[in-house]
Amino acid sequence: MHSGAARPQAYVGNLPTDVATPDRAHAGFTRVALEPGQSAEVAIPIDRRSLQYWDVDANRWVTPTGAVPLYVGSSLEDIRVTGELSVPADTVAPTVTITPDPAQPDGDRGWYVSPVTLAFAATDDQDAAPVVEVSVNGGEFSVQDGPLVLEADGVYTVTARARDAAGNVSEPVTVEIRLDRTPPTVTAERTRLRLLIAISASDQVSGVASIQYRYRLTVGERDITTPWRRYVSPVLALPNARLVLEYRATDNAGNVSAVSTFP
Ligand SMILES: [Ca+2]
Ligand SMILES: [Ca+2]
Repeated sequence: MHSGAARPQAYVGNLPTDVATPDRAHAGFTRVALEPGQSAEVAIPIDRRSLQYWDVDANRWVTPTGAVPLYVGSSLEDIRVTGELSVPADTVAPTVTITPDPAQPDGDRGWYVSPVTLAFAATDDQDAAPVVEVSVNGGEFSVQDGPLVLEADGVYTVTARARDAAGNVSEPVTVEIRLDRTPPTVTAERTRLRLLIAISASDQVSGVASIQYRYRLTVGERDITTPWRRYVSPVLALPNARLVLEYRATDNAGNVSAVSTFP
């Protein structure tokens, strides 16, 4: 005998299920240095995957609970210890997260102005792939495969929960997404005082934040514009083709309408 390294291997037998699983599946190993005649107590980490089988109908890995035969030896041909491993029932609920992309609202005042992709991630102590269920605006929960893309304007309350193979359900997680991709519509009309123009704007979802106006004066080949001013009350517009009133509106999300002109 000479000193050296021993590599005890662990194998598991048939899993406690009606589904056919291997008689001996490699489940882990460790390494220990031993002198001649010496013995040692070792711990062998068991790969969780070796305690699972692929459920074809459910399309997922399942960890059956109960007793699993355990074999330890230097190889399959040299089993020295047989025993039993007890896989406890899964009573621990999964957890779930919702990650929006973009991570933060890309508009003003907490509004998004571009489509938002929500990614869901669920983790569990035993189930490799817990099912994610999602409810939008208080509706029924339904299974969500992959991300959820929000493209239409609106205020969304999205709630996710995860369910493991044993039926444990996570605490729900909720995000609110406010999405407005549409600029306001703006109109202008003469008031009864003919030289005064009233400008109004309306906006869906986030609402009008402000209306702005300016004048464009054409002198020969040149255009001169005044700075944008915030509109509060009717403004002057002269019946002069060279002096044009320009106006636009911005919504609370930061969407700015195209510039309109009067006349
Ligand atoms: Ca669990
Ligand atoms: Ca809008």
